[in-house]
Amino acid sequence: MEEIVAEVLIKRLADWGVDTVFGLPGDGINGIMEGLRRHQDKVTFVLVHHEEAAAFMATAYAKATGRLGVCLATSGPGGIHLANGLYDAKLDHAPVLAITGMQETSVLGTAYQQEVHLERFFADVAEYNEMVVNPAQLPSLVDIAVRTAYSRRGVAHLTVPNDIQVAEAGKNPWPAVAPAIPPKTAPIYLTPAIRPHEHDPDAAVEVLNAGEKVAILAGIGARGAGELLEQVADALGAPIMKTLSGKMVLPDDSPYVTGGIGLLGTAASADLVDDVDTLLMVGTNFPYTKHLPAPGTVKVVQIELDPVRVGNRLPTDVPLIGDAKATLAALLPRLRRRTDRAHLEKYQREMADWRGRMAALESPDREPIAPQYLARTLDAVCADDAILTCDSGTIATWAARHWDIRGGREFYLSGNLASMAPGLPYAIAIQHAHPGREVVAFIGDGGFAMLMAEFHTAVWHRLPIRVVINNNSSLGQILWEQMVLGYPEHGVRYGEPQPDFAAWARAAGGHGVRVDKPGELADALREAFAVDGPALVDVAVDPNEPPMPGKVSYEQAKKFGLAFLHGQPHKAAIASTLFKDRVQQLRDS
Ligand SMILES: Cc1cc2nc3c(=O)[nH]c(=O)nc-3n(C[C@H](O)[C@H](O)[C@H](O)COP(=O)(O)OP(=O)(O)OC[C@H]3O[C@@H](n4cnc5c(N)ncnc54)[C@H](O)[C@@H]3O)c2cc1C
Ligand SMILES: Cc1ncc(C[n+]2csc(CCOP(=O)(O)OP(=O)(O)O)c2C)c(N)n1
Ligand SMILES: [Mg+2]
Repeated sequence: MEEIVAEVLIKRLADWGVDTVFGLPGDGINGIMEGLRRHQDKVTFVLVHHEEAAAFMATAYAKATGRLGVCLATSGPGGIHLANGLYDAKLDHAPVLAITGMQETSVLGTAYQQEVHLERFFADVAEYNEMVVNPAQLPSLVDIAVRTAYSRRGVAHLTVPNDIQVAEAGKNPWPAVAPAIPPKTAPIYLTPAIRPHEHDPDAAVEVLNAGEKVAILAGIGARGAGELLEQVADALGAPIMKTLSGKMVLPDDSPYVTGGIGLLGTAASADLVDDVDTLLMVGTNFPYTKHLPAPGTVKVVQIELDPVRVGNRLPTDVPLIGDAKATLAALLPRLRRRTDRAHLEKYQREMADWRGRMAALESPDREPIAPQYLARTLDAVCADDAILTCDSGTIATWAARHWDIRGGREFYLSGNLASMAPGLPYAIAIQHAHPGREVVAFIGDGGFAMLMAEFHTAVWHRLPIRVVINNNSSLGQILWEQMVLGYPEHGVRYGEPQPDFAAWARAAGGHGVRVDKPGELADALREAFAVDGPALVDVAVDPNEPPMPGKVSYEQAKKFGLAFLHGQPHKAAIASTLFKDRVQQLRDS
């Protein structure tokens, strides 16, 4: 059999170390599927049910391994389905290659069926975006696409017309008119060692040593620098706040950590933001400027790998362009140890108080099941090196506050796109990448329903993920957002009949169980975590439990009250939940 272009594509991906492609076939990529079939010993094709899931999987694969994630979709609708997952990669800086099909070159421009110009459609999302129109362009276009995805930490897209996919490999059908021969490139990328210039740290050291009340904000860019962060925090007597995406950077029980920052953060972090004169930002592009110190009130030192993102959120006094670990290591020996520990100790006391308040909400005595109790029980059942994926929704609040990072635990969500539904495909891709690890998707009923077919993907690919649904029968996050705006909820609760997710899990060939009673929860989770294969636990939680901010402002409380006045349904149940939460906290504190 003569070698076809699709084989060159797949073999070159293998040369790059790609071992997995997530996708779904179609008439626009039959040639590429043949390339995958012929080289299945090198690259595994993971068939999914929805291309959006394939793109989320590629993103998660990249986030969890640091290696390129690859997804594949057919021309037209298949490619369009990828878009959401690709934006997740773009916004969270994950290297991903999307490969799509295109109609034959001979019909392009004739409004042929499924003629969607995906290279135009992906113009915004992709850092590199090309249509292959000549077999001789390969494998160089693969090399440049992959290098761009790595170096720009984003999406590269190659679309390959049907006829090119099955054309003879390497053949250039047209006579060359310019003195150009296709370049011979190599499948090589070297991550640059980015560190500050020799004297850049001087100013940072001066500002940090001069600070009376210093705080650190650590983001996901500081991953791997946890111990150094703690040493710097110790020297400066500085508490460390973590972004939600950066939750796994440091253990939640670290004596320096004040937990999350922002709406999902802790009261300790909220107080700290208003009580610092110097802020050290490390590997973060935290978007909610309202939750940062007011510009001009603090001195800011920022360590950031990408010069484009320095000073994005606060006017930075001392920017340090460099890798978090290398830069912290350069700073550490020059920091004076602060002997006055009062600032740090104040926030250690606040955190002890916060942990007590959170523990009170995790009570097993509350019925319906409190989502806080669900997250804490899940925390207790999960292994010390479990990997948790999470969706956008109130689940993010419960995971942020009631599921702890300790040991080798990891945590992933769609941070900056904040999309619903990635939790399940993320878990599948991460389990595929790390076969021995415990991988748990902690997701909402709304997010699960969007891509629930992928549970079957986990089953037949024998990927023993655990799916735990925080089922409040509603789009809970939006329900509370509407009320905080002063509007009664509208269009956010799913009606009867409710879907039976546990039955779907069993129908798909996995383990599925529904839990309504707090007393049954721990055993149901333990059983599910022990089964040999994918398992789903659908937990009915209190739909009237609000994800409260760490500190409630007067304005928020007033708007909440207005929603009640304007006809908020279920207000008796909501008021009673709020009241019971407060009583529980007071009783247990
Ligand atoms: C429902 C929901 C609610 C949310 N609520 C909150 C909230 O209350 N609080 C919150 O914090 N987040 C929240 N988020 C997430 C939020 O939207 C942002 O995605 C998140 O805050 C960004 O975190 P980050 O700055 O760590 O990550 P990113 O935005 O990804 O920034 C990381 C930065 O690190 C840099 N970097 C990468 N590698 C390195 C390196 N080696 N050295 C130095 N720098 C490096 C990158 O260039 C980048 O600028 C929420 C998300 C959802 C879905
Ligand atoms: C694709 C997408 N659609 C809509 C939204 C807006 N949104 C954010 S959270 C949320 C509710 C999610 O519901 P669910 O998954 O049940 O989680 P819950 O908030 O109830 O815990 C919605 C609609 C979004 N972020 N992404
Ligand atoms: Mg819900």
